Amino acid sequence: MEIKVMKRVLDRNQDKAEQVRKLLKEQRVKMYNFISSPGAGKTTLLEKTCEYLKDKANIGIIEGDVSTDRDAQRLKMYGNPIVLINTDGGCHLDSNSIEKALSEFSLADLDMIFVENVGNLVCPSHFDLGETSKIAVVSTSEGDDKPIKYPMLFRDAEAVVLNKMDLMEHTNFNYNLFKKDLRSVSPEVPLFRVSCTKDEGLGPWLEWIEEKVKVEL
Ligand SMILES: Nc1nc2c(ncn2[C@@H]2O[C@H](COP(=O)(O)OP(=O)(O)O)[C@@H](O)[C@H]2O)c(=O)[nH]1
Ligand SMILES: [Mg+2]
Repeated sequence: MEIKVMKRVLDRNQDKAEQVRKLLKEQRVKMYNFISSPGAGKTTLLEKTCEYLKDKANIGIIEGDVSTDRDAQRLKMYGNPIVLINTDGGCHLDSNSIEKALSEFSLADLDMIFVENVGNLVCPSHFDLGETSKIAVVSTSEGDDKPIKYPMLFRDAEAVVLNKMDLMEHTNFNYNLFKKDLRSVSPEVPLFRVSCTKDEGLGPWLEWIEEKVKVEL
């Protein structure tokens, strides 16, 4: 019985996600869904990315947060339109809340939307939001085993950002093992090694996402 209930929830989410995807395609807006553990650096990466794209593209932000507006406040200063979704304890965003958030934007004025999902590697991977792609963010301080332990996210992601490279020498993070495991679940996915706070290694990531802004849906 419980399995059936869960399946109905996922089915309903999937139907709505397809409607969101259709709407975004009609409006020619791409949507990138950033997923990571809490604290891996999603907001910091988005800060750097919004700053870089400021005069290059029109970006909207959907900020998913359990209960505060802290990340939304951090991102507000870059001047992008931003909609906050508080999940009130929920561990992921769903397509229904994304559809409502989209109605707050003037989609015709946007090129791309960044969604910061709730910090969690499991549930956000299971709920399609109607996004163009998922971006997996992982950091050296949380261990090198994430791709093999949470393969679904790393299999689905269109890019993987490995953040906090500045901390790697202080941890037991084994980059070769991380990469081997990542390649076993996703042989081709682009991998960007960065340090957001030190502003190091961000060039290839920023160029990659800038190219994605130009891609026709
Ligand atoms: N040392 C280091 N700290 C970072 C880096 N990127 C982010 N942080 C810090 O990690 C913490 C969590 O970052 P945040 O962007 O809020 O993570 P989120 O929960 O995934 O949005 C903050 O204190 C950041 O300043 C980095 O590249 N190196
Ligand atoms: Mg955040």
